[in-house]
Amino acid sequence: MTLELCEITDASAHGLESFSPFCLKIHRALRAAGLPYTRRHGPMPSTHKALNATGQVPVLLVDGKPITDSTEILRWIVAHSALHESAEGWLYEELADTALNGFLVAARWADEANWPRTEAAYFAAMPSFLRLFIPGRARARVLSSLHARDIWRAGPEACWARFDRLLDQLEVRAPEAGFWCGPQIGVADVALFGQLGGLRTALTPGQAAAVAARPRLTAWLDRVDTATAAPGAVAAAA
Ligand SMILES: N[C@@H](CCC(=O)N[C@@H](CS)C(=O)NCC(=O)O)C(=O)O
Repeated sequence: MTLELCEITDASAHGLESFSPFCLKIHRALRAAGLPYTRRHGPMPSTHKALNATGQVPVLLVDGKPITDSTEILRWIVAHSALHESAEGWLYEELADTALNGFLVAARWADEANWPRTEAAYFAAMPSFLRLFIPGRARARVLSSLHARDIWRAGPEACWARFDRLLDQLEVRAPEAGFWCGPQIGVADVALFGQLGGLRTALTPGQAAAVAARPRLTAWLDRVDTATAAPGAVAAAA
């Protein structure tokens, strides 16, 4: 069986495999599951549109056949490995993909202090004449989606107050030892790591500091990072 992860440009210069939190989640899930894979990069998510009608990444090719949407991919990984799952784990996966993702997108695209860094990192390879208008248009589209998702509608102060409260709640829930739902690494760990890990880069220093101010959460994130930094953490089921 061959596995190929279709994604955007590698971001390892910034300390993560991908700026996409959904791709990061799948990188870490495949590694935690001990499933070897190769990578296929495109400059934009829509580069892989022939494989995914939504034009989004990640897409996982299993023997050339596409599985789309990171949750569906994660379900496939759970079915083909010893990666831990539970009802609670999937609830946190949903929280990560919806609520936490909104804050990550707002941090990178809406926060005025961070936007110049996001623009530089995301559009670095774009020819300079295109950079005059493409990033601004993309940003307007993302801001309108954040408005529709009720993330940014009440303004920055309300957004970051909600973010702080959610971090406080996660800090209380973060496990003192082991992983999110017990001793084994599982779906909650990789999904939460995709979003919270994505907030710990130099693109969003204020939000990275907010995560770092929560010691239990940070220690757990570091444990997930260590356990999934290299392939083969959990043996794959036969
Ligand atoms: N529900 C999807 C969301 C994936 C997603 O939003 N991917 C982003 C990259 S982080 C993307 O492809 N954005 C381009 C777009 O939405 O057009 C999943 O879990 O895979």
